[in-house]
Amino acid sequence: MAQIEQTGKMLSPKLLTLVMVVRPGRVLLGMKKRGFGAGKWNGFGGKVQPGESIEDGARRELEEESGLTVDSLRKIGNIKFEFVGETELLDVHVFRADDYNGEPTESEEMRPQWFEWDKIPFSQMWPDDIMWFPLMLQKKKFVGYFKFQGHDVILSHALQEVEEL
Ligand code: 6OG
Repeated sequence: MAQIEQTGKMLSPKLLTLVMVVRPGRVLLGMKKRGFGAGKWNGFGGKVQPGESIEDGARRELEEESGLTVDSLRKIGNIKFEFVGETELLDVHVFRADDYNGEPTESEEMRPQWFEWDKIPFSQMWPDDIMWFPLMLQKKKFVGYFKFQGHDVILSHALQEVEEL
């Protein structure tokens, strides 16, 4: 393990999902109450479980964290995150839902709240979000890579709009 960390060459990917629930002019975010990214507003999501498809994982996490179910999810982005000094590469699959069933409900993990598009609280979000939210809100598909130092500093990044994911 020490060897791997020293060379920094072996990054094992960890599959994660992130669902953005969007309505005309507003977006639903959740205040993360615990765990990775606690204290930040974000979409809903988490780890894909063994034997589960990525989309099923996205639906499960959305329901667990917000109380909402969706009929259709649109694949909208794929972002890979590297954290300097850590061996795990986060492979985050981003979905957009334009409709939903149920009422947003607070869970142990998230406190949901609607935000108008021009009042998205980027200063209390992961610093990559301000770069890809405009694409997501315009229904553009994208792939991205962000290299973080700690949780606040982006050392380098690449972000590209794509036709297909
Ligand atoms: P759990 O550990 O709670 O899943 N996530 C990120 N989201 C954004 N916007 N930016 C990042 O930059 C992120 N890193 C991880 C993926 C973690 C949740 O947080 C998302 C998951 O939805 C570094 O199971």
